[in-house]
Amino acid sequence: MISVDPEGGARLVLYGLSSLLLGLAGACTGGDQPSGPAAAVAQATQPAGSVESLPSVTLSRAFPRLTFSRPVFVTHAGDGSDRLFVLEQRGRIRMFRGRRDVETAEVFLDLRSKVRAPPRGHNEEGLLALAFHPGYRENRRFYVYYSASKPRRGVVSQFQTRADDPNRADPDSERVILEVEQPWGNHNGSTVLFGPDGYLYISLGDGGAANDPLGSGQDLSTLLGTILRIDVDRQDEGLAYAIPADNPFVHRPGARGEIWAWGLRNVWRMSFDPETGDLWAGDVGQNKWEEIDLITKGGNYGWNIREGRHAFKAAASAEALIDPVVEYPQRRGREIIGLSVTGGYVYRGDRLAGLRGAYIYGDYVTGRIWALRYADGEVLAHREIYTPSTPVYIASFGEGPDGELYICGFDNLNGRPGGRGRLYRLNVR
Ligand SMILES: [Ca+2]
Repeated sequence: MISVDPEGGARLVLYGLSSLLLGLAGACTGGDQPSGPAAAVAQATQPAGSVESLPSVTLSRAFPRLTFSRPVFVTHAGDGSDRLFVLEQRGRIRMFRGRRDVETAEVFLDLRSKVRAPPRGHNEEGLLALAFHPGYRENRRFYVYYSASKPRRGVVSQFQTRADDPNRADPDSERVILEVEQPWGNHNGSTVLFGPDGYLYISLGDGGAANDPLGSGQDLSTLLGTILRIDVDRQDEGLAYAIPADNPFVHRPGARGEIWAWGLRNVWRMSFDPETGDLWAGDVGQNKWEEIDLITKGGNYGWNIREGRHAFKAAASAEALIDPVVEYPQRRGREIIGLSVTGGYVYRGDRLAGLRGAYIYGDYVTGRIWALRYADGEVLAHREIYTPSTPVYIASFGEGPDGELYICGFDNLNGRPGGRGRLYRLNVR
């Protein structure tokens, strides 16, 4: 997400202007576009593949009677139940049975007293991520990421559901797994999720401000600007978790062993394809380019030397930098294509005929949705499958227990995100 203030439409305009100004500044200090904008635009909008291979979609309310306060994620417990869990940025997890006519969503956990969030906190702070343990049915454990104050930091914690009530978490069950100091309010990531290997993956932004002033992206001694991989079922001495022995940097002097991938600016949403095990991530751009990455062990995704495929900072690097699978420009002439990518999912459900196996992602600000097909290192098809006239702000995608996709959308109040939001589903026309 980016700083689109819910209280004032002017902020969006201001942000756009400041973004533009930063873009100009970036050009003056060495940012350029070696591949040429025209080539990249073609990549984003005129890819190989027919309309038939990636059909267009519409959005509709998934649960017409439910509204949420800034819903930033939806997921399920993987326990065989049909329940869905929605994160409200302010600090609550609400839960309901995933039926279209459901009328209420109960409070599963309320962390509002601990969570730093808007309006007092930054627009990008709050309760941002949730993942249920693969053994949840037996151990009732789940993991969250939230922003906290004094000091300003991100917290990854374990909680447990009550033994006597599967619809209530125990607020006193918190076990802090990891805390990371956050120098600025923006760029917190965060997604937490379990991989097919049973380890917990955590995306962390570069610390915030603009241009990565601390150089966190290219610094293996900080956890900022990375994706981490940790073992929450064991503990190394002095840690609340263990570092897997096959993590890529456990033997590199000065590097943090938790790091799985780096050179990332602000991965807002990532997901594993359950069929291939591929880890897909949406890394939010700064001035010009939004990108989708395939995350590999030890991979360096270029920030802040590159934004997308393009030089950002005039600096030489001995590192092999991995280009995004696809990117899109923030602007094409005067048209805004998107300002903040929201990573999505490889669709493995049954409802959306023609989209099975496609990676689906969107843009928070413009509400556009794209899909792509990818195999053996090649993008086989890629196109915009949804172009709204009045967008909802796509805060996140999420999956139900049946593999069906949902969107957490903030309401559009005259061109700015409102304080309330709803869940949407996609429909093939
Ligand atoms: Ca990158």
